[in-house]
Amino acid sequence: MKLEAVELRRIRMSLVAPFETSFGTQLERDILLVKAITDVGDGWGECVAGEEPDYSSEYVEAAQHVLVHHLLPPLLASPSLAAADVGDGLRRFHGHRMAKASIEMAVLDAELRSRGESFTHFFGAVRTAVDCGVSVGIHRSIPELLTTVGGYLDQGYRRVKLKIKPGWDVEPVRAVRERFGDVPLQVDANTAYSLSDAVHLAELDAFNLLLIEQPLPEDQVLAHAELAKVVRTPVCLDESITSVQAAADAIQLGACKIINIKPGRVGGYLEAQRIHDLCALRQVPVWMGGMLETGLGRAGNVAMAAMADFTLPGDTSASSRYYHRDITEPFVLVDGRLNVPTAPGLGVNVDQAYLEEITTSTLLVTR
Ligand code: SMG
Ligand code: MG
Repeated sequence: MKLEAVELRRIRMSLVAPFETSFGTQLERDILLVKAITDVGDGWGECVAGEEPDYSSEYVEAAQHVLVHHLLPPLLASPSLAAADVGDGLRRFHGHRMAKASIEMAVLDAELRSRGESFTHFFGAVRTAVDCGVSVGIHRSIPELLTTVGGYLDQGYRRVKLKIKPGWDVEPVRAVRERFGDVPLQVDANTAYSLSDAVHLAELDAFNLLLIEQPLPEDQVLAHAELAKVVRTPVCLDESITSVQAAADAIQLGACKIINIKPGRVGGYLEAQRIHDLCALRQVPVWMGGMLETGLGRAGNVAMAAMADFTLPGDTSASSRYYHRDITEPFVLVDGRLNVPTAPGLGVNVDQAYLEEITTSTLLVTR
């Protein structure tokens, strides 16, 4: 396969409701889509970088810059390219994993579409539908939170994740437990605490949570191992797990019992697959994270979440959780699950007319 050109398209999409985390509130997304144009057909990628470098150091404008000026030129110059070559081909460039993941995803989609193979078959997935959870942002009050959670449970979501931060942790968790009984429940702090909060975080142990996700900063892996000695709730890492090596180290150190896999965060679906395989070997359960993806990223994530070691419900919610209208056919919750696409490649189609309506810029990068 030969990569002939890459179309970088920025689209703007409003969220159905504001999404507040410990690092800020999102009302809409500025999304970078990557189309790989090859001699065997096109493929789509989605970059999960946000507008600001607040979840991690990456942000969408930088992702586009590094793709145009550094990552795409060697890939476009390569006489032959497969998705499996993208990671190696870009190894000399440090970091920028979300940018790297987006082009690898597009190349993989083109490759698999051209040979009629679905993402889920390529991953060796074992399920035809995946259990879905929902990530619930920080709310202005507990009554409002309870209304939101109740609405999602009515829709059938199989697990609830509450975003927490100092000042919004034990009380909202207690309120949700009291109102909704033993619903599968977990929390995500997005690095908002420090090790000195360990005794306070241990108060969450009373609520039988599935896990506490990324309580401490990304580079404090050892501190997570220390925290795990004080807090009984299983620690799950998200931001800290940037590669299969980071995953192996964190597991060995006792920093986490569970891992949230996000293909964008680790440089692509192929590295995500390696993390899945490592975790399966080490008997560490994994679950699919979410970055408010459109139907494109969601299709890949749902396909991967059908792999064997994804034993916990993911942040793979229905399209309607995020957007009034998706850029692909919407993912619809059926009995708390999403069906895994089985058509070639990502298995979804882009609504080109709608895409044009919400496009803010396009750039064609050629050899
Ligand atoms: O896609 O449903 C989703 C969002 C899930 O909470 C979610 N993601 O740290 O896990 C996380 C956050 C990161 C994204 S915040 C913009
Ligand atoms: Mg998280």
